[in-house]
Amino acid sequence: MIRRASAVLAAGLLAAGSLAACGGGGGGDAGSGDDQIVLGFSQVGAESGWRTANTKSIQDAAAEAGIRLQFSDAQQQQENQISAIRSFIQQQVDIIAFSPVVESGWDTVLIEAKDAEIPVILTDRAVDSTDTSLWRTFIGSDFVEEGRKAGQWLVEEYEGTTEPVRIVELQGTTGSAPANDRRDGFAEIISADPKFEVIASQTGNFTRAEGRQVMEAFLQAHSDIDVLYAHNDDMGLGAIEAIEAAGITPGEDIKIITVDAVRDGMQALADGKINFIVECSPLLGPQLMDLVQRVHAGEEVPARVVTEETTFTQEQAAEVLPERQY
Ligand code: GZL
Repeated sequence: MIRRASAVLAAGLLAAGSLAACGGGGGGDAGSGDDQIVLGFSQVGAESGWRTANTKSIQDAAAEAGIRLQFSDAQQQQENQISAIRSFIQQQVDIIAFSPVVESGWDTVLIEAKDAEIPVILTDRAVDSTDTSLWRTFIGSDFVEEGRKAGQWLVEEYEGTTEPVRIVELQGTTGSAPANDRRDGFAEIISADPKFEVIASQTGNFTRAEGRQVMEAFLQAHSDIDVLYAHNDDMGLGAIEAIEAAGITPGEDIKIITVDAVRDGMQALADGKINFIVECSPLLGPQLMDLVQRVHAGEEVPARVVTEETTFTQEQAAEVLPERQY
């Protein structure tokens, strides 16, 4: 049973983002007072198939672990995440976890959580704070390595050629760790050969609609695009709509590399419209709840937990599609 003060705060949060309580009662002052852990979670938003799968993984794992989840959707706005974290502090939840929409601007609110003696766990994306005491652990992918894997496939695909390879890049949300790191990892690998040139790079904010809009602009500005590197499947799928509308064949006239490996992306890969996908697993829920329980119990946890993931070719996508969870 949430006390009246928390219910009022929760109503305030609805205006800032969207807040939902999942699971039973329990926790510190935010719950019925039994020993159930109360976890405040601030999610980036619902911008992509990856995010939807990530949210489901977190909500299902919290229910499975008997953890009371106070869930807030920030609609990709940092100020909504900061408001949600402040509300969790006022509700005196046991633990706060969040996926930071961008890397910078978190020190003040994380210091407030530390002063309130509420442990913080980073999930999915990192922050650029230099004070690593502000969070207990960070569980998520190595986005630089994901960018390297994308670049490595391209190097191998064009092995032995000398003609220029003109690349356009659909970047993720400006200032986010996945956008910065996937850009850097990819650039690190292709910079070894001057035939590779990124002729245009612009954010599509990880959404299908913006991916289509930016690709339309790329196509109007450049008649000689060889490759699209999209930082997630959703932007790649939006770009495919623009490419096909221009009478160009995706996967053949323009080779496409994306990141995530959600179902729609894997289907396009199996259909030959995408050439290679670097997996980024959204299924962080079970590991997150294990970390929550260990932190709550006062156990030491690793500062960094890197999620395991792989890559997929067109042939591999056709094989694994039936068993994909998301
Ligand atoms: C990556 C995650 C990214 C996905 C996108 O861990 O933060 O955000 O790659 C999602 O699909 O929008």
